[in-house]
Amino acid sequence: MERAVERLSALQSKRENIRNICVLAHVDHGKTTLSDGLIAHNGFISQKLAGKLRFMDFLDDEQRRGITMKSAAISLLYTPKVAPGAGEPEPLLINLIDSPGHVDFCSEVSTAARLSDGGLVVVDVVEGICVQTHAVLRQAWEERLQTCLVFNKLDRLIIEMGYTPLEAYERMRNLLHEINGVMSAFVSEKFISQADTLLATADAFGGDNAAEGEETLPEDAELEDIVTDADHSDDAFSVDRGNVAFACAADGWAFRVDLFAEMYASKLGCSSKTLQRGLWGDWFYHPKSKKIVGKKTAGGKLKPLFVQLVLDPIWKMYHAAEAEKHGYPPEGKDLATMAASLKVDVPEKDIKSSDRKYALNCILKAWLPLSPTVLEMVATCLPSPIKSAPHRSFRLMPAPTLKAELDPADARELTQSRKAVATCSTSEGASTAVFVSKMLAVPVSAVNGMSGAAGDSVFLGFGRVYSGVLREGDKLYVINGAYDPSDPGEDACEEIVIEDLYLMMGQGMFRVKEVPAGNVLAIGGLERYILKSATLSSTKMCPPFGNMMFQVAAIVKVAVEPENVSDMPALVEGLRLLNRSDAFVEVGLMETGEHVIAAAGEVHLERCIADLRERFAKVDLKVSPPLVSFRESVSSTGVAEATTSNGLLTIRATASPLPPYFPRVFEDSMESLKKVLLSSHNEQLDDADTLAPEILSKLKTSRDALAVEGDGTEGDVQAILSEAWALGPKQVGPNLLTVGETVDGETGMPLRSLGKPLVGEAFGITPTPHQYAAPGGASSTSLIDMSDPTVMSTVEGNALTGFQMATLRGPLCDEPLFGVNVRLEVIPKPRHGDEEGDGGFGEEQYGPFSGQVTSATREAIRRSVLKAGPRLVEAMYLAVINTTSEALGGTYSVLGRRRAKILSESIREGTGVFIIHSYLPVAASFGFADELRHSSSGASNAQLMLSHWERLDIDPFFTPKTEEEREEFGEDGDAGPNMARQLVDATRRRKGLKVEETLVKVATKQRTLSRKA
Ligand SMILES: Nc1nc2c(ncn2[C@@H]2O[C@H](COP(=O)(O)OP(=O)(O)OP(=O)(O)O)[C@@H](O)[C@H]2O)c(=O)[nH]1
Ligand SMILES: [Mg+2]
Repeated sequence: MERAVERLSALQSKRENIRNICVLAHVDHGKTTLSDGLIAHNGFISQKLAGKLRFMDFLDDEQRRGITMKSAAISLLYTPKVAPGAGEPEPLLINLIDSPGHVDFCSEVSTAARLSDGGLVVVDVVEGICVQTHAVLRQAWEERLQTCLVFNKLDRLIIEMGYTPLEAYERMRNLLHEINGVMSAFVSEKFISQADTLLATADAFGGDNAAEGEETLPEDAELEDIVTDADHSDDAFSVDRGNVAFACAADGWAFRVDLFAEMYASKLGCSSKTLQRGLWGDWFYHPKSKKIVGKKTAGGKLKPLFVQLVLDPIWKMYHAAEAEKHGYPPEGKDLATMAASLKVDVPEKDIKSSDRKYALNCILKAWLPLSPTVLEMVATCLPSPIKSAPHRSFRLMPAPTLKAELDPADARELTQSRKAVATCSTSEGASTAVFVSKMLAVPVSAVNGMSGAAGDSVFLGFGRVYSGVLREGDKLYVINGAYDPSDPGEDACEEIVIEDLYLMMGQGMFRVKEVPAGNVLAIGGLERYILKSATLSSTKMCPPFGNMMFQVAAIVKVAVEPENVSDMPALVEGLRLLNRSDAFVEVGLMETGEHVIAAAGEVHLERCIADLRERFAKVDLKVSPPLVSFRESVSSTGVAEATTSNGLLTIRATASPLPPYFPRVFEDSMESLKKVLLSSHNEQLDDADTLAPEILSKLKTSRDALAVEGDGTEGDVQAILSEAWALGPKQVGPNLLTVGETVDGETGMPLRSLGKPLVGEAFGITPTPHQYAAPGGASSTSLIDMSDPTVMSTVEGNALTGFQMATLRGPLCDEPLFGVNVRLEVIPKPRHGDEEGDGGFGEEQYGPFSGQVTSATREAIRRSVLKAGPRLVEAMYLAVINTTSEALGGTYSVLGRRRAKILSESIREGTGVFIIHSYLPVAASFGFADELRHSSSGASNAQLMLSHWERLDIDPFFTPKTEEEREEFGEDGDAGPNMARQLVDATRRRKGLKVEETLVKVATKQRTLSRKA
């Protein structure tokens, strides 16, 4: 291995001969098996074991469960074929990253895609395009990766499904059509924003350097290429262009049609180029005229060329092997005769082997070898780092948003460092930029040359050099995601010395002295400086790399504590390490003092707990049942008041539901929304100009989609936003504070507005001005002077804080509010006759006035929510279930028990496999996959992915009032389970909150009224 590493390392500087690729697919479609085949080509594992070993699944858990959980990288060498006499072939360095397909680990896909330039998208031809296939295609698209397609498991079509070659061809043609449809949807959706990228290119290097930037950067032409591509809406994957391969990774064979074109061209008397085009689609060989003809001339009797020349021979081989295995004579030629006529180089003893499956594999491997086919596709269809850098740099390193003007020298340096990334420069003066996409916890024993106790782990940064050359001993700055080069701050970028660099070979890490731009690597000694991901740069004038897109939310939480209290410090340390080792896990401390782990799903959670127990904390743990997050909302309008402790000010809050599309769009566009709202404070953020209309149009589209009835309840986006003062919680949440009023305590007349329509302004909407009868007339009648600007700003500022706090914790079970519109009125206490205020705010007695306003506001909002028909909002999974007709009944009963809503049921063409789409509440999802498997004896399986938040339309406080209701629901409303109440109860109990009287079912149990969880 060491010799290979030396050779690979030497190739790292030839940037045009490098390919950084990741393997992407839905779970179990064969990524790791395919990687095995590619690795075997380099002799790191034996050909015999390839496809069975799953080399890249080196974790015990991965081997045991048979799924990949962490992405891992390996460097491979590929020497392409060259035409005779064309000189020595130049070897290629292929850095391959195998990624997991299970939805719980899709953050690993994000980190893998970030470090690659190209992707191999693997599709199981029987399963077809699944949810995660969509997700990885989107991920690849978002990261601007070029992709190739591998149709895998062709053997399943032959043996398991019993398809004829023609049926198989039709199946694959439909799949290709479907997947190209998915890709073209991305293209049209992103077409506009791509035009933005083009415009951004022009001013990205802004100011004085604009001309220089345009001159030397090759990307303008290339970006134009993308756009023209989009114009022509060319299929992303096309068999005759060569970016589609057909494979059986498990048996170690694969082909592209060019191989068959060369094989048959001279026989059919045409050039291989022409034949290649005819080898996919409705083209037929007409034996009489000896021509390749279209459908009309062929007249329906002939088989398409692909079927006749490509699939038929393969099918015949499999059938012959099958027959020989069972001792029947094959229908046509036997396997040995076919091998002889193909002139494949297979030892006689293998062809004669009594294991006919083995003989078949040997022949196919020799005839259609997997790795040269796939690696050649990678070499020719996927870009080198140099080629892809200009396409990707605007996604990777977006133009920084600067708070202040840079001085010209700094501005130049900033431009240069971005330019170095955009050209993947390794020249002398180029600054070094490295992106670390995650931290890997590697066993010390796997790191070459490192010693340590068995079982110890060391953290290495998994990253890629994007510009310059990274050497051991280099001094670099660690730049975090929020860094602003114009305002570096004291400790925003720390200088560190790079200790050791490694080339990754699966689990093994091999030390190298330097790594030039365009290569993937692991970096030691970053543990103290980087939590999960970061940019490293040799200059402070370097913007951070853009955030990675994660397609999931940390929704499943558990609390952990050590079995033995004295192990607490070990647990805390273990949690810290866990947090670092996983790009996605969230680790936190609840107010109750419990340590909480939040993960993407059940399997991910199990993996984290196992890691914590066995590697990081190494202590026995107690793990709570899953804690599910909820949101709280309202179903009608409620008004309530609360008065400050000094009695001088009453706050009246009105809570009402926002139209449902508001919270959805706000949650979806959180990042852009943040930018839009920030821009009102910061003029420099010109992004907002494009983002605000984008969000507005999303809101309007969603409204129109809902407004089937056109009954006016859908609300007016413009009107709602124009009055909006703030969003909450945390300034950008899904709840809205509308501009309110100060009201005369005596007459109830509105005096002046409370707050400013800041959100509306950020969206560029002009509010309709309000008319107030007596501007500033409050001072004469109330005990506090509301016309005093300082008083007014204290009240407004703290009302805002109160709103933020109230929306963070709802009254039902302390969960954040969702989709609530709040309006506040402030009513100062009127002065009666010659009653004298003491001129103060009672601060000695009741604490600062500001605090009093905050808590009164918060209380008023809480009460108003309780009066507005509070409802629980729960997270829903989209569950896609594959099942068979026998297991259909069992599957539906499991779904029914778990409150799932069925969306659709369809049958996969020709397979007898049913696909059910449904929404499943996260709260009811634990153990779902297991139960499903049991109830159907393993015939059903499900993929869950977080979909949206949905209001549970059951009143948690429902008690039957009328006679009929009592009959239906029982005396206390407990005849049928009030789901909402049970969930609220459980959550409150878990949080150690009082379980309220109204929620207690049986009176005799009231002694336990305020029991703690
Ligand atoms: N019949 C058949 N089975 C295959 C083929 N390729 C892979 N498999 C099987 O499919 C299963 C999953 O293969 P993996 O390579 O682990 O799939 P993966 O895509 O890496 O799975 P995750 O990483 O967990 O998403 C294994 O049992 C393989 O043996 C193939 O070409 N034909
Ligand atoms: Mg795998």
